[in-house]
Amino acid sequence: MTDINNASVAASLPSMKIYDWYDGPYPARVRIALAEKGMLSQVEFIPVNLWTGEHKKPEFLAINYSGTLPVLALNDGTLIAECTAITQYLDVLDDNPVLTGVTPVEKGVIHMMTKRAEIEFLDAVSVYFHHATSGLGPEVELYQNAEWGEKMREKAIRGMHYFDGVLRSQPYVAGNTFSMADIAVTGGMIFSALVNLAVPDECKALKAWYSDIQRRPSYQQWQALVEAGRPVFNP
Ligand code: GTS
Repeated sequence: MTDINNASVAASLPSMKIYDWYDGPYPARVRIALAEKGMLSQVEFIPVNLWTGEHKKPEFLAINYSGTLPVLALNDGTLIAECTAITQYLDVLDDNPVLTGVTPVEKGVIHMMTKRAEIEFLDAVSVYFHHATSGLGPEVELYQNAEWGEKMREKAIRGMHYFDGVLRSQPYVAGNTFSMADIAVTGGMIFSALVNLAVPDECKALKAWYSDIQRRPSYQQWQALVEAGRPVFNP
């Protein structure tokens, strides 16, 4: 988990830029994946301020049609959005996939559980944030539907119970090894904490799993990056 110390592997990696926002839960997924891969130092992070709606301006929509972060930009002009796609790209760059599976079954199950983490948990928390809270503020949140946001809050809590059940019978979200699916659920936990969505007390397996995740060097490196990247606001 140390940053790539094999100079020839590091030199063979393309130069990479990532458009993101320093403490965003989705960007966290890619930052944690980079840390797991020992590739953090290979990347230049370009801040796109979500709170001022920079991600909805035409300049950024030309980079990502969906107007979301993160986006990986390669020096040949290739742009890859979507955390899962970026993670899959990064994981095979060094011919040593450790997050997205090796066998067909591993790849299939990890992809399924990652998608499930998004649909049932992380994306639901995000919709709750954007629709049932003040979200990114009135300048950015041009349409809100609080009832839909509340429904998604309930869905996210159901998702927590689902993943708690999964983690009662296996150590990681997609089976016996840490994977991209764990990082996706971690994104949900990070977002839940940001919006004060408490994990129900009875979700003991989910809480224990998250304590382990938070002890991983990759999570701690992400936390250190968040602290280092916090913009200084003048009063
Ligand atoms: N499906 C996308 C992915 O997996 O990359 C979702 C990305 C996403 O929603 N990113 C958030 C975003 O751009 C960033 S953050 O909330 O985690 O910081 N949100 C802005 C918006 O207006 O939806």
